[in-house]
Amino acid sequence: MKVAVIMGSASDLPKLDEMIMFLKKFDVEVNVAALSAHRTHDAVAEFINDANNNGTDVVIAAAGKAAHLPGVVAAMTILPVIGVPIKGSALDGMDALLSIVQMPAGIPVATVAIDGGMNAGILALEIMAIKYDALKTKMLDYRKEMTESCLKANEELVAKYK
Ligand code: RP5
Repeated sequence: MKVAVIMGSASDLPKLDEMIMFLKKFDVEVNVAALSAHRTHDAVAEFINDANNNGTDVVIAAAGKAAHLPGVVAAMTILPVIGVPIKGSALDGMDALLSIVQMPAGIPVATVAIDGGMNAGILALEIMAIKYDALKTKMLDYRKEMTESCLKANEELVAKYK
């Protein structure tokens, strides 16, 4: 199980670190890079070319401002690409969201919420769970734990006002 995580700048990492560690907890091999579609386009092409040939299952691409990176990456691969708009500009991430989500037909980027790195990681795991049975079991357990923890929080809340 292998995921490539590419971000437009090292300044995006604080928004993605938790997700990267989360993927590792599920025994996913994660190849991480901070490369810009604008400033280092040749290196982006090299990184995605490697992903195309090294058994990578899913690509997560994150960027802020005029966030062309996820779309450019999607143009260079038929691996599923999940885009994460990063908030960090005068436009609060709306610029990145629209840049990533409004792809032309034929080159999709599965776009999560602004700063939605964790959901990108979970979606990547769910995509890989189609192929890897052990991961499927872990994902079902993870979902069950989430439900139980929400129900417990609800019980505590209800009890407080009884
Ligand atoms: C985008 O521009 C990056 O993804 C980052 O979110 C933003 C700012 O980059 P830096 O100027 O901090 O390198 O391309």
